[in-house]
Amino acid sequence: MEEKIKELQKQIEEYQIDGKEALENFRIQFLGSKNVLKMLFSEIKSVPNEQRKAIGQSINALKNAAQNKFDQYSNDANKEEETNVSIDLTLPGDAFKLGSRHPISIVNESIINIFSNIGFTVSEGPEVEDDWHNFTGLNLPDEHPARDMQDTFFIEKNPDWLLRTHTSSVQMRVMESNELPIRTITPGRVYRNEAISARAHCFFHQLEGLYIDESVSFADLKQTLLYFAQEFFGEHAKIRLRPSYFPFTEPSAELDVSCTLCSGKGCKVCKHTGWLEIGGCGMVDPNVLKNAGIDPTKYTGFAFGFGIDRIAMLKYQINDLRLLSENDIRFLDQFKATW
Ligand code: 2NL
Repeated sequence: MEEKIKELQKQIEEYQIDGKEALENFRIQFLGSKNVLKMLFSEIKSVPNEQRKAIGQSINALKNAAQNKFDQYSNDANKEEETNVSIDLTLPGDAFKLGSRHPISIVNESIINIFSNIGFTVSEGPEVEDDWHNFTGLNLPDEHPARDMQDTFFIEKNPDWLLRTHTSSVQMRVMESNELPIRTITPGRVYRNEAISARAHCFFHQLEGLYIDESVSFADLKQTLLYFAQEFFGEHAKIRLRPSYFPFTEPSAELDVSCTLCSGKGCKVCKHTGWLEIGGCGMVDPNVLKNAGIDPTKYTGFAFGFGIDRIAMLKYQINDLRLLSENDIRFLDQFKATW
């Protein structure tokens, strides 16, 4: 019996496990349901009483040795398998998924940069406004069509509150609470009660500018707008001011830039006029200055307003305004390269 135990111990120690098959054979032989150690246990009956304990312990030690050897090798085999599967150094790397920026954000940011370079700050304000900052303070008379229920979203609970119809409301706040001179631009979303189509939406984006100081002139306005047009559209861009009317400026003008596609020769985009309308401007009406607590006999100012959606549509040749708010990935993905 002792001989047999020694022989098996040697077998277990020397067993060459050099693969999955050998490991399985080892398991069957020493740990399986009909293993050789079990046969030893059954023979223990024939062992004299006083030796039984010692023999039993030896067989148990054999069983443990076989189990330990099996565990160690199967662990190693698993590790090897894992290594083979999960780290293949020849595989190509995963590409980074780059996001894209919304065209409105791209245009806003580049206009902000252009005006920052000549000393303009950026101001923001609430989208839910009161009547004073959106209408009354800005010289918008009671009979003005913008005040009509049909054109403006009023807050039902309190008709003094509304969704701002332009970002001039922010400039009104800036004038009320800042020292002069003021040089600021106000980018932001504005709201009008309009039926949605390819050319109109119930919300869109504006960027207005305001400069108030002693002796600010219309020539300053013109030169500032020309500087902007050449920075944004290119050094050959020209501007044109057409007389117009806004309640908050006097005199007022519409601002055109020479067509970026045909350089003024005439094409489909500029409807063969050579010019594209991008906003309005003028000298701040003395009444508006007075309403904001600024002395109009001492100070003058100019203001302008751009339609950002329109500028983005011209820049990227987008033909339907709705694309700018539908969040269609196929549309948005196209602005990837324009970080
Ligand atoms: C347009 C026209 C304009 C202004 C905005 C303004 C603001 C203050 C005082 C006076 Cl606080 N004016 N803003 C002036 C003229 C035109 O926007 O067509 N925007 C898209």
